[in-house]
Amino acid sequence: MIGTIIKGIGGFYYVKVDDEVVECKARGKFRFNELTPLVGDRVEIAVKNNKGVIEKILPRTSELIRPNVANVTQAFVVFSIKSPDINLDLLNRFLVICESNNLNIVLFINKRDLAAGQDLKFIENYFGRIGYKYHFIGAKAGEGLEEAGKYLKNNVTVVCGPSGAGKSTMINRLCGSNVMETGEISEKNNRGKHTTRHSQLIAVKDGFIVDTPGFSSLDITKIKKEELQHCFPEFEEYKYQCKFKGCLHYKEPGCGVKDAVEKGIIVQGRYQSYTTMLEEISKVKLYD
Ligand SMILES: Nc1nc2c(ncn2[C@@H]2O[C@H](COP(=O)(O)OP(=O)(O)OP(=O)(O)O)[C@@H](O)[C@H]2O)c(=O)[nH]1
Ligand SMILES: [Mg+2]
Ligand SMILES: [Zn+2]
Repeated sequence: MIGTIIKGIGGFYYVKVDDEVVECKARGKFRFNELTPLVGDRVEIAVKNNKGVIEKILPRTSELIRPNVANVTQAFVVFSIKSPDINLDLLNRFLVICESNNLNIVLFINKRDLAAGQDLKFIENYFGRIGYKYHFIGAKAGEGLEEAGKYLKNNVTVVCGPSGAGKSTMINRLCGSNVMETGEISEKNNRGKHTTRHSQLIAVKDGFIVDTPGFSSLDITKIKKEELQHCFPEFEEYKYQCKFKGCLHYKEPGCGVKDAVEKGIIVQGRYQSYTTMLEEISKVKLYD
């Protein structure tokens, strides 16, 4: 039988086969191959004497590090406009990480009930110009989630964004039940810090969804400095106008990307985030 690992706890893996979940152990040989089954893995299992065993891990199409999940195809990047205020530099970092993992990206700007008209205009102007798919939602009231539901089909979707943005609230709404814990940051801390959180896949709308804890900073320094520009899709069509091959669109003269920024075609804030990240990566490389 072939199934998908939806959860792994204490040496047991929970494998979803059709509508059933089978508790499995991994065959010892995986440890020798340095291949450990991961949540998200497609696996072949055998059931003997009511005990499930993972016989084989099918080839992975991808492996995310944070969270450590295999075969993720899509990212819902969730930020709230207010409470907490949207942080565009952090948002650009999330986008870069998702791009570097080749994920299909959909942006959800949450808590639209707290936003003023001008906030929405600003966001439209910023992300509309980049070309990302984005939707304004009110996760708490369940507003605007029809679109989100459609993206889930046949995908393994990771929901990421800063703490308090409403990721878990959104997932609960999409599932129609409270599968994830939600709340204000202060409330959560009262219930005990560092509650271990295992990644798990939740089956919903013919796909799987994975919640993540909110990250307040993201390490982008594993990305090569030559590759960072490819994580900014709106730069692509202007790089052909750069004078130098291998232009990093930094201090080089005759740069097509910088021209497009000066002309107001590429959003200035996006370019600034790019150079900040490029400098971070270069700094690390100097001391390597
Ligand atoms: N006003 C308003 N509040 C919301 C909305 N969606 C979520 N919230 C609230 O925001 C708070 C944080 O929501 P969570 O879903 O726990 O946020 P999270 O992104 O999962 O946070 P972490 O798990 O810490 O990363 C909760 O108190 C929610 O009730 C919304 O659309 N409008
Ligand atoms: Mg959460
Ligand atoms: Zn250039």
